[in-house]
Amino acid sequence: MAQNSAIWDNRTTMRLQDETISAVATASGEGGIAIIRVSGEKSRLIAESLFRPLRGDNPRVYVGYTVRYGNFLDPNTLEIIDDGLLTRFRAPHSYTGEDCIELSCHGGRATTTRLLQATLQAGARLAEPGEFTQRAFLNGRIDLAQAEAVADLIRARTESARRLARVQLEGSLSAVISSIKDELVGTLAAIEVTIDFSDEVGELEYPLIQKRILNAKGRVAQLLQTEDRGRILREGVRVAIIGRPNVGKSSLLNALLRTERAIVTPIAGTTRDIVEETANLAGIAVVLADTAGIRNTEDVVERIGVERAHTAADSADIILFVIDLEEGVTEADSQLLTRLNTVGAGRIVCVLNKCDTLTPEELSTALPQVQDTLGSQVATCVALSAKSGIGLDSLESAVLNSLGDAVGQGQETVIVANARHFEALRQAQASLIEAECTANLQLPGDFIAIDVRGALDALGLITGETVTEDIIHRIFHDFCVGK
Ligand SMILES: Nc1nc2c(ncn2[C@@H]2O[C@H](COP(=O)(O)OP(=O)(O)OP(=O)(O)O)[C@@H](O)[C@H]2O)c(=O)[nH]1
Ligand SMILES: [Mg+2]
Repeated sequence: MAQNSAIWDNRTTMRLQDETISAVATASGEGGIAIIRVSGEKSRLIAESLFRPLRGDNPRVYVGYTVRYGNFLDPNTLEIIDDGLLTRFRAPHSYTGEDCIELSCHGGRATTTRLLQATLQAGARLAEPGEFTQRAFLNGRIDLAQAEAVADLIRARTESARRLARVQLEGSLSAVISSIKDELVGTLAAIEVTIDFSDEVGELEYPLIQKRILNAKGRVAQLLQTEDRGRILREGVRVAIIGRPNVGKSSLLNALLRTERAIVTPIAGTTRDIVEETANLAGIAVVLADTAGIRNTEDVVERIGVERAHTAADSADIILFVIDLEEGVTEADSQLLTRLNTVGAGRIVCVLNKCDTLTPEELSTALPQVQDTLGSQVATCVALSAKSGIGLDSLESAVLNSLGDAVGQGQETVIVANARHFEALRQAQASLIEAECTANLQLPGDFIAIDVRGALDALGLITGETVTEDIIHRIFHDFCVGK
């Protein structure tokens, strides 16, 4: 089995891998079934000492992927703790790459605790958070980007986050990184051969080296360009609800959440702080921020709220600019829209709220007028009633539309969504820019090689070959126990 040996050799404080580890792999609490997972050399012995199959055969002889029904016993007293299934996996064909067993018992705290204890009595030690996946990584079953995808998959709350994690787990990012690395290794080889055997192979072919570096740099840049999309798919779209006091921003937040989250009153200036909540919109997490109504005010608290509203608008992916249709577009609305356009052009969706206060005839004359007044400052206008819910679905579609590609199904391109990966890509980019300059100046091959190696090391941080022990520790420590 290919081991990630660079790390393997470096580990000094990491707990020894020859210990057998055990943990409850299912979520804690009451449930139909719980699974206790054991990995390591002693798995087979542990199975033998605490499992009595109904068939009477010996767990010691089970081949991989065998499942047997039987009783789980206390290895000391032989008391039956529970009945259930024992699944056996044999190295290297298991999640961790080691000998493993899984005990499926009845869910619930008392049973799982007691059965976990039984595995410890039989020779296992308690697993640390993420230790199973860490072993899978150290044993070369998966690389670091895939291991991180396991944690992302477990944490995924929306369909888009799940899909993103799944693609990464299948190794798409790793494959792209590997192919960029291959390009750079090839470049390095071409440089080194001219250093070592210049008599035989002649001088360095600078144009060829430049082309290869440029190609790698372009591919790194492509990955870096996916930053916004990656963040949106992973963390959600930031949507700020902005407008004058009383136009119905908090009502809109509540309507989109289908719950009375924010306080709504007829008093202008009700909302003073940001009220933030996440909604699920067609499988995308949408982080909605209701804000204080924007106006000039002497009230110290409200003024801070207004400042926060501006900040929320500045950092939002989409601004829902709310107007009260009953009042029409006021001078204050126009001023606010102009201000929003300076920071958020192209990100504004105009919400014409309170359409229930107008008759259908009034609405058909009002809407063109409003759109005329707003002019080209907004690309999309949606008339709705936060109170009755009319038009909410149109707003949801408008939000999805304005996100465009970011939410597209079946994206072919690889999207990077992890801050650690971006940091590594930026480092790689910086090294490649240096390499490009050095190659353009036609400096000796040694100089170019240093920067190409720098880029290779940076890319290795993503897949894990060049990562240090403390980073590995930090990554896996964020996992849950049992994964
Ligand atoms: N008829 C009608 N009234 C609405 C609608 N949306 C909000 N309102 C009313 O408008 C008033 C203000 O609503 P809010 O949601 O508190 O408005 P806001 O923009 O959050 O106000 P501030 O927090 O003060 O900035 C309340 O009396 C709501 O019931 C709507 O769609 N139709
Ligand atoms: Mg409000």
